[in-house]
Amino acid sequence: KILIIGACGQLGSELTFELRKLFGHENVIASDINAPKMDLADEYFEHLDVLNKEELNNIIDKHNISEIYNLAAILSAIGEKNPKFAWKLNMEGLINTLDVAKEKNLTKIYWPSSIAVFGPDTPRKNTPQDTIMNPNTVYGISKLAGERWCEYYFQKYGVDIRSLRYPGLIGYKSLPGGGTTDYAVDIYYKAISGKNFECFLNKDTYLPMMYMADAIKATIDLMQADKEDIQIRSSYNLAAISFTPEEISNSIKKTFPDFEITYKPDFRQAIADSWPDSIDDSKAREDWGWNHEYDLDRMTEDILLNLKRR
Ligand code: VAH
Repeated sequence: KILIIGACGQLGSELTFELRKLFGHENVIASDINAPKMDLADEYFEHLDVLNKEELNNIIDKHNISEIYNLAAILSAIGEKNPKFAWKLNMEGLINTLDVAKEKNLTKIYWPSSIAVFGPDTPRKNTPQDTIMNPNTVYGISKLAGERWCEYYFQKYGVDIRSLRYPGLIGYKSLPGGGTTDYAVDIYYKAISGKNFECFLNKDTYLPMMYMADAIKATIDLMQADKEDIQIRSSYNLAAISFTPEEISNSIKKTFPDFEITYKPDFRQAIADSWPDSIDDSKAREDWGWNHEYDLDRMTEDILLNLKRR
């Protein structure tokens, strides 16, 4: 059985839904430190603080868990407001997960990394899998250190830990939680409600992004891949599309011609400026057949169509 840690989050809520479709509701236990929303609040939900190793062990024993997806994290923007807690949650949460995987000989572990592991002196275009990595956000530092721990537990203890360096994830089913790429989610909600949008990044801030459907597909593809095909045990570069706030607003204007965007950069501009423009994910494409499906206009169309239905 699978345990999702952080099931109420932006990625966790969608991944829980998709994994339950694939493996059956009763085989995917959702957990979070926050109270669940309606569709998660049932006997297959457990309260869990990932920093509480005893609570984690009890849930693994109670539900006979063999795989864990640990998605609990403080993201980049909130991390800069609360650096010590961001480090504590992101690092100790991962190490607790790696420890129980080793002690209980769990089958597989998933842990998300991010393009935030790259820093201001990383090559910005088509950033390679292996390159200079001097992140200057606590979130990025924790993800880079976390990648080192993942590779250590794989090499030293044989823990089958798998990881992806997600770009900014854009979805309509769940609200994002304190990231620097969140503008690209909020913009659709503003467009659909006929409001104008004030963007906290400059109009030409180019960032690697991905539709949530592609991120879910990549995660499940990676976790289903044969162990021998996984050549990278730190974390795989993963890419789909890159765009600027101006480009995503132009994509929206094809449906809402009167939509207006203004730009008012805040502290998140410096975080965005420290990240690459585009990512080279050829290793993921070579090793386990990664291939994205959504480009910007197709993503916009799908999001607006689904938000209209609500
Ligand atoms: C953040 N959404 O903004 C996350 C992600 C690449 C961005 O790691 O912090």
